[in-house]
Amino acid sequence: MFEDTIAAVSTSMLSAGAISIVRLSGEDCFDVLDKVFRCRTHEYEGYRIYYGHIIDPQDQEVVDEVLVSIFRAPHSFTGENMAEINCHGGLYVTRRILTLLLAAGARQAEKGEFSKRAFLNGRIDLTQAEAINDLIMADSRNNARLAVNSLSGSISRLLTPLINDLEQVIAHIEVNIDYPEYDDNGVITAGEIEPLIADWLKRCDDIMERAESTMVIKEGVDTVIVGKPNVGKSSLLNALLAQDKAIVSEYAGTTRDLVEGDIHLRNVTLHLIDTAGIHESQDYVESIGIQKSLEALDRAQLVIIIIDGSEAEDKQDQEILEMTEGRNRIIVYNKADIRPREGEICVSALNGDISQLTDKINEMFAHDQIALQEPSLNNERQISLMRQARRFIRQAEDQLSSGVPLDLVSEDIQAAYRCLREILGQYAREDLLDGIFSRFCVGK
Ligand SMILES: Nc1nc2c(ncn2[C@@H]2O[C@H](COP(=O)(O)OP(=O)(O)OP(=O)(O)O)[C@@H](O)[C@H]2O)c(=O)[nH]1
Ligand SMILES: [Mg+2]
Repeated sequence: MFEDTIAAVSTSMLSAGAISIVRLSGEDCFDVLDKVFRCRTHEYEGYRIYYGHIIDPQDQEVVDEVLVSIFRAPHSFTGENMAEINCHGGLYVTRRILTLLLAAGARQAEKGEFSKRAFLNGRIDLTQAEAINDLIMADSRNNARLAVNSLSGSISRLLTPLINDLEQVIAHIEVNIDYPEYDDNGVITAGEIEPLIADWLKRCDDIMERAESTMVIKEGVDTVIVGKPNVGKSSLLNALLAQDKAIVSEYAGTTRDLVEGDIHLRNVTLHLIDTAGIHESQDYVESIGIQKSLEALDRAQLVIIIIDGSEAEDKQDQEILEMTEGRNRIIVYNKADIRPREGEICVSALNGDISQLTDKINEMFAHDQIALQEPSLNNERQISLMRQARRFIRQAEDQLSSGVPLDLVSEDIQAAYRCLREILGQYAREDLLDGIFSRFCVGK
């Protein structure tokens, strides 16, 4: 438990709203509240809402008419005594109430401090704390679903069986070494550990594979639209974004800068980049644009190649096809309104008739969607710890097969065990926690 009582405005302070919430947490939270809250009682019960007025204790001026929700330790978000003041959402009133609470003995909360207390008081694990922030920041249905899934503690349920299995083997080896006379459990041998390690590696691989799919859905896919000049790249970008973002003209060489936009499809979010048409150009500015196109092409995770379907393919189209051979790509024939093609992905960017392309993209990422229903690691911190854990288990496997004694093998297993527990924050260091929680909003 922490000494001081913290306070913060938990709702957005960017503009006035109907209601704001000012939050208090800490052992002495109700004493602080009493100094500014005029209510028919000061015997607050948990899970009750109290009606009353916020007053300025200096001159008894009524500041606002409010409802205060009471949560008593340990049955609150932070695990401490908490009060949430629902006041009117004017910026002045909200700020004034916070100021009065600070004058009454509370301390302004740091970013993420409520969640940090919830974590340190054992109410949530670190992956759940991360999920709270992810849910607040989620800008798509997929990301919100992902966050809600982890909020329930699904990552802990995913990892705990593996952590427990490692723990058992570590304990068994330790007992054999420290108490050789104590052999109720028998002596565990290298031959018994080998198949266990193979099974752990398989489980790590499954978790990593799913995490990769999850990251595709969470982070979106860097997608570049390329093709020779005038095939309709900018028109396609505009059609996908349903917005007139890039300049379209009948002149070849219209686009020179990279034009970007995000689109949320059913199964995936794309970060789209429209590029300058790729060809041999004598124009100085256009060739810089083409250079940028080629760099964007290099970085992209998905390449959409556009060919003007109303004409025969030429050498320039061929070159672009060869350049992107082996890449994750979709070949699209545009201007289907002039000449549709059988058996190819055909669109008319001009008419906004692009469903064959969006269907194809959704189909490509349908598999990754499955990751959303299952618990999954979903950020770099978690994934890199998982990668380290896997490396230590692999190392244990190598050691074992080259006949290294079990007490040394056990050290690698222990290192893996620590990495897995650190994902849940069970070994988290203070500076690491500060880094994680400082990305939160104040009041969360
Ligand atoms: N008929 C028809 N015309 C199209 C279609 N898509 C684009 N166009 C026309 O093709 C011309 C070139 O379109 P843009 O979208 O500017 O082509 P681009 O590939 O971005 O061209 P650059 O930026 O110069 O490389 C314009 O006149 C568009 O109106 C289509 O589906 N059908
Ligand atoms: Mg263009």
